[in-house]
Amino acid sequence: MERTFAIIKPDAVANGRAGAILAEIEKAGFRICAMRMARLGRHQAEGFYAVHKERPFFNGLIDFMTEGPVVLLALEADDAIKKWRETMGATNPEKAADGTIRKRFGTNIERNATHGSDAPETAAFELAYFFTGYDLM
Ligand code: FUP
Repeated sequence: MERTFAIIKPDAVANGRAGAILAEIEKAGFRICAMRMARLGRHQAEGFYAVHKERPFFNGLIDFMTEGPVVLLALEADDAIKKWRETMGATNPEKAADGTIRKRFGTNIERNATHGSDAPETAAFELAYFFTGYDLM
């Protein structure tokens, strides 16, 4: 079993799609190990996305991620990191495969409904950024 870190982003929470996305997560066979709503502060979002700080889209991304509440999740499954990336679909919802979460619930490359860790190292960093061992069920 492997764990990955996921976020239901502010667009999806504001549009009332958090419940539908959680249902997809369970239907896809993930076990939810931890879940918390939060309103990210600017400093917190900048730390989370520090790998992107030189990218042209960084400020817009931070504006978006701090505009409203999010749902933070730890998800467990066999091959969870890859499985969650496949369940989400491509970063750009227009290019995401039919039936994927970003295709169904995303708006554009920035407002793309969910986040998922892309490798074991980032999953470890991101899980620890928002959850302590005590939070993981
Ligand atoms: P992903 O791993 O699929 O979330 O995609 P990236 O790590 O490449 O990008 C992280 C986030 O930055 C995306 F979810 C959305 C945002 N982004 C933009 O806003 N514009 C871009 O051109 C690329 C990414």
